[in-house]
Amino acid sequence: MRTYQNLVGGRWQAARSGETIEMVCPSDGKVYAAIARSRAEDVDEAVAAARAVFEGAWGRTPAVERGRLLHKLGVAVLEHHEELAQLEARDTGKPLSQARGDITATARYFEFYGAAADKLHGEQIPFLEGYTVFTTREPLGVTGHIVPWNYPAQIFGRSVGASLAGGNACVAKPAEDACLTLLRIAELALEVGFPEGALNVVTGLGEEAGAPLAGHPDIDFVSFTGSPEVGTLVQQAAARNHIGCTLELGGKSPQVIFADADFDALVPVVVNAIVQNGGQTCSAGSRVLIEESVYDEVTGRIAERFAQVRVGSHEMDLDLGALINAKQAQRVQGFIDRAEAEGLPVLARGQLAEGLPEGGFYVRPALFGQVPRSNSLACEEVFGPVLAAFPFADEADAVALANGGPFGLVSGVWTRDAGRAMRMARAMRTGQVFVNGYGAAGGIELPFGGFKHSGHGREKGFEGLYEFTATKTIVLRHG
Ligand code: TXE
Repeated sequence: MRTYQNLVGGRWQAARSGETIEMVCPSDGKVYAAIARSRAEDVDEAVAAARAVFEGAWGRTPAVERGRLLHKLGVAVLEHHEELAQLEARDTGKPLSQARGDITATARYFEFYGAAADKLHGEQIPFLEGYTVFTTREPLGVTGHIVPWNYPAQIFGRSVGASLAGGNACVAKPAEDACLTLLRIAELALEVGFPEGALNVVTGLGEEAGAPLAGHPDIDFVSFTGSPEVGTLVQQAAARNHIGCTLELGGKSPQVIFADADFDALVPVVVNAIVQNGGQTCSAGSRVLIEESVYDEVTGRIAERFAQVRVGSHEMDLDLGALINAKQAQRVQGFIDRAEAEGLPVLARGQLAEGLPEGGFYVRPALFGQVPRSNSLACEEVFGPVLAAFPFADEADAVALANGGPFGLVSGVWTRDAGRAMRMARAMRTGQVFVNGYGAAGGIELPFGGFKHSGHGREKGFEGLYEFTATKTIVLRHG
């Protein structure tokens, strides 16, 4: 069994305390590796290493060269595609083909931000007679990245890719459940020529390593994806240091289906949007809102498909895998048990495949119908393969229902009426709206982030890059 160390200042090192944390594979519950159990002193070293290189070699690296390095990192990720996908699948329990897709997307982040690094233009602003004014986009300095376990490689890629393109040096703290792809990608970054310390990874528990990073007095920004509770702590810590943060905190995303929609097209998409990654996706389509007149027909068709969904180990590579750990599996099962106890109609259950390894954290997917609007399945994030169906009366009712609840990350609208599609898209209080489709991954190029309790700030695309820069205004008085 291998013990992985932190990557700090270009060197592998154990936690100062020498302590480790065991890594458990969700597919069989067995320990397969150990990682460093880091604490504040380890985070201090990583931040110091990042600061030193930011003020040294990395800070002087021209944008075009930063872009080249990111491009090389994208190529290296593709060259190690299968190795990384295997690590990601074993770490998270997700089916291998989904892990392969995640690694391809991770490489795309490095390609996209590599190509964008030298396109961080400022502007020239007309001002008083005798002045020339222009702006530049400056790096922030050292950025902290607290990464969750659901899409470790992708979330790491989108956040450190943007930060490095902007000229910052990074310290990342992966989730204690899934670290190995991040460590390997950071190693690849070193191999392709990033200066030592430009990209540091410190593993450990949230309270012991995440909190010291979020509250570190010498970081300039923190990017967080995770639970709303921890998001609050991260924002409080950032506020104490008067630095910015982006928070991506999940959702309860609705898909709104009108009677005129293309049912053949939407059924597989609606099922996939909650089953993919075991429903452990911030943008999972966990609510389906259906116009009353077609409610029975559409739920019937979704149920038929849903019942065919199969749960397997990552190696079996079926529709979904085990959930990340025993705690999450119990939490998700708890939602299902409560809904059943409350008498909500169970429209379909997915199937556990034959021959599942013993000890894995498997949950049978569930589709519930006629869910009351006050039910926990209407407003709480389950983060598992549980889909709740609701009937609605008309467009106004659909908007009220879709926008109800605390979250506002992503929504879907299904209709053939272009006017209604546009009205609905404008009415949705979500950071992304998909019309006649639903892309859970959302696209590398597409700004992504929340309204309301789904958080603030944007990741992905150019907006995600701008988050990691500060505008400087230069005023030249020349008479
Ligand atoms: O998240 P945590 P958990 C939601 C989802 C899930 C729930 C709980 O609903 O059921 O959160 O998951 C680090 N200071 N999402 O408990 O704890 C932690 O080590 C600083 C949605 O796993 O928020 C990990 O690296 N950092 C989500 C990261 O925060 C701390 C993805 C996320 O863990 C910390 C994951 C602290 N005090 C969960 N405590 C999404 N938006 O996609 C923990 N961490």
